[in-house]
Amino acid sequence: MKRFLLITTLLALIALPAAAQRWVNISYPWSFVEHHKAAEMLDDTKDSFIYGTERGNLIVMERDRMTGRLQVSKQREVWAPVKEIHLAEATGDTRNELVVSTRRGDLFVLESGNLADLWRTPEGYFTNINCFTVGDTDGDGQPEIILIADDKLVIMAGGEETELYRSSEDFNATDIAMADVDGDEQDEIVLNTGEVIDAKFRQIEWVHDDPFGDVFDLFDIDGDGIVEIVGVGPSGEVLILDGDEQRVKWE
Ligand SMILES: [Ca+2]
Ligand SMILES: [Ca+2]
Ligand SMILES: [Ca+2]
Ligand SMILES: [Ca+2]
Repeated sequence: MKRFLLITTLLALIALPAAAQRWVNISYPWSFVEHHKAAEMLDDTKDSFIYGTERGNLIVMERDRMTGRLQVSKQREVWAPVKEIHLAEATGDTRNELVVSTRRGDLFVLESGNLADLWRTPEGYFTNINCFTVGDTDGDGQPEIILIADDKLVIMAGGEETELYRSSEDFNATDIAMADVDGDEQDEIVLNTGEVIDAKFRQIEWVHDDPFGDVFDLFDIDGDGIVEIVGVGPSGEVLILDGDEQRVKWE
């Protein structure tokens, strides 16, 4: 009996760190959300996150306080495969909305609490949305949704269904972001195909010879207060570009 106790105690001691590690890897949603365009963290104090499905559902999972298990807390239909979800301030009231695109070209702006429509594009308004981002393009305090849709750069008002701009030139980028990449205190719209566009006046400021990568991000990698364009190419190579010098930072 004593020996049994000793063995179980030892097993428990050995098993504990491994079990804790597994719990972190398997049931903590950050890593899942991080790697999916159609998923976003909603509230990390409750491990609450949302993801979209191929069948056209949005599902909110939340950790149950009693059991510790993740459970479905809300869901709704968007009637087409979910392509991308961003949690962002889209209306100018300082509260975040959910902005969702589908593979059928629909764009939804939803209340993040109850997933109700604030507005959405009418059926067939766009046939294809490659990518989008949310931000205040003209600095008036009202956010916009900036899209590559139907091969154009399109800017929609964030708070209501109003199209503010559609480019005459074609763009075929599949990733988009906005930030001040050259430190002149005006934001630029950056496309993974290499274009850097003035966000307010929508003129192309410069085009890099090569694409920035399949996916890219904008962040200040060297801490000088100006964000760099950090791209990842098709074979995993990293490209870091200086926006004010308009060239690769380190070769
Ligand atoms: Ca809002
Ligand atoms: Ca604005
Ligand atoms: Ca700028
Ligand atoms: Ca920098």
